[in-house]
Order: sequence, then C-alpha cells, then structure tokens
Amino acid sequence: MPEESVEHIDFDNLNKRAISQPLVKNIYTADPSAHVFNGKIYIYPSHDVDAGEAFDDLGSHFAMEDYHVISMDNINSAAVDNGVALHVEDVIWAEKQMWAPDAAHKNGTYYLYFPAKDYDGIFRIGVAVSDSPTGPFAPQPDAIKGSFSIDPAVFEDEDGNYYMYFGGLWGGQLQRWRAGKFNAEYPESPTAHLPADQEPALLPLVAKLTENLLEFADTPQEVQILDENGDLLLAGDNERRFFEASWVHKYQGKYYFSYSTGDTHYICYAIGESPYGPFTYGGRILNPVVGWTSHHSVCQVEDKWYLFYHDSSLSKGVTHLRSIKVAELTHRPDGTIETLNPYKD
Ligand code: FUB
Repeated sequence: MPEESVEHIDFDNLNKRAISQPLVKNIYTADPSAHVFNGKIYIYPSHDVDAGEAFDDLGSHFAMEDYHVISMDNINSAAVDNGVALHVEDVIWAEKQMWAPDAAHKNGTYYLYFPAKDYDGIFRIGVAVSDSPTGPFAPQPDAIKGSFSIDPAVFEDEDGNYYMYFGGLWGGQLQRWRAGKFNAEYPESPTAHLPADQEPALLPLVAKLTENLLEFADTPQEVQILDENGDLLLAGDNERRFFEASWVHKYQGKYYFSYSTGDTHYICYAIGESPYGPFTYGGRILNPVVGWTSHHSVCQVEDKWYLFYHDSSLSKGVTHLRSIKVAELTHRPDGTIETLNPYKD
C-alpha cells in the first residue's frame, strides 16, 4: 500500500484491521533491527522526525539525527524508549541522515552500526560502542574503512563469526558504486546508473567483521540472489530483486537472506547454505504496508519467531514518519515462510 494511495485510506478502519499496533507512540520509529541480548529484547530502529526537508526520490526527507534503543522484557511486555543512544553531532565524520542501524553484542560490549552521509554527501557506515545495550554509544572517529551505501545488518553465526550485510538503491547510492568507486557524475537522479532491465540486478554486499567488530576482515563481496533456475535475478524483476534492508537469520541450519524490493514494497527472502550465499529466492515475507518504505528484521524470542517491521499508519500515511511493529512469523515444515498481510481483509 504505497504512498501514492494514502489519501483514499480510512485510517481508523485500517488500524482496526492491522495485525499489530505501533510498539511505541511517543516518537516515530522505523527500520527495526531486533535482537535478544541476555534474555531481553532490544530493538535498534531509525528515529523518524520531520525536519522540513522537501520530498524527493533520493530520500532527502529522511533527515534523521539520532538513535533511540527500544527494549522489551518479553514479547508481550510494554516497549520502553531508552532515550538518545547516539546523536549525529557526536559523530565526527558524519553530516546527516542517520538511516537504518543494527547492533551486535560480543563479550559484554555492544556495537551500534549505522549509515550516515559524510561531508562529501556519500553514505558510509559507522560503528559506535557501549557497555550497555541501550547506550549511550561512543562512535569511532572514522567510518568503517571500505564501507559505503546504507542499511548495515550484522549476523552472528553459531561459530562466533560476525558478518555485515549492507547496500541500498536510489538514495542509498548502491548504483553509484558499480565501478568499485563512487560515481560522482551527474545526473544525481535515483534511477541514473542503474542496470538495464535485462541485466543482472544490483546486489547487496557482505563482509566478515574483524575480531573486534570494528572493521571489515575481508573485502565486501556481492550476495548473489538466484531464481529457481540458478540464474541471478534480473534488474527488471522488480517484484523479486533486491533494493535495500538486508537481514540474515538462521533456521534449521540454513541461512535466510531477507530484504525489501523497495519500489514494489515487498519484504522477500532467499535461502542459502553459507553466510556468503548464494541464496535462492524463496518468496514473500510481508506484503506492502502503508508508506513507501518497508524494512524489517527476523528474530527468535524463546521458541517463536517474529517479524519486526514498520508502517506509516500512526502518522496517517506520512512516509517518513513510521512506527515499528511486531508480528509472529511462521516457518512451514518445508522451510518456506508464510506471507504476512499487514492488514486483515
Ligand atoms: O529509514 C531510512 C531508509 O528508509 C532506510 O535506510 C531504508 O531501508 C528505508 O527504510
């Protein structure tokens, strides 16, 4: 249910039909990256604000300045806003646009990973550390060497290795890195520099993290997403190809790479045997929500799995004022995932 149709929506009725309600209402939140640390649920979302920026297809109106960590004692308890965990003013290299973050935990230290534009207007990914899962987080003086684009998601494998997945099209600038360095050529239009419909789609990146979780241990490599014939999804396969919002979870020994299709508004998943992929397209996790963007995480809490996601129902369809939500997610016996409809008929 993308933005262009919101004026026709009866929001009172829609909210009654919604499969879940906003977890917090005191602030707008989006892009929820959920983890269980020490038995408690911590959600690392974007903190949406209306900064008065004009709307454009590069997402300039997503002008977020800080992060708040949301915590829950259990899946049914109240969600608590723990206040400012990191502000852009405290990050020397970053100028603006604190977009979708994620977090990791290792040996009593918590790591907040976040994208922001540097003073050259290029998205980079930074990391900040804390001894508390709710922060405050102290940022490293520089962005992670070799990082670019947006939407970091850090997956901790059972063998103790950590991997970062990242990348996003249009305002996320992934299409400007096709030659391995930032293409500063105009036009800056979000659809310039994209592959043609019959070419392979742009792919997200993955890099293993160093032992201290502060750097890439290897050069980021593309995460292949294949169709049922083993071929790369094509750029024109708009309802299945990657756009942004990477996430990885592991279920019954297999790696599930999930992501947003962006301008077609689906959350999809693909299954693989290794954290590096390749991943074979499996289907949809979430149908379109109110608001242009869709961004999620998948998290096991005790013996159940949950989809954390967002929509713009609380703001009555303002696409950059979103609210995080959670709904139970079901893996079928064959490993496929049941598609969730965010609003009942
Ligand atoms: O929140 C800003 C951007 O919107 C995120 O980085 C994207 O994934 C989309 O949700």
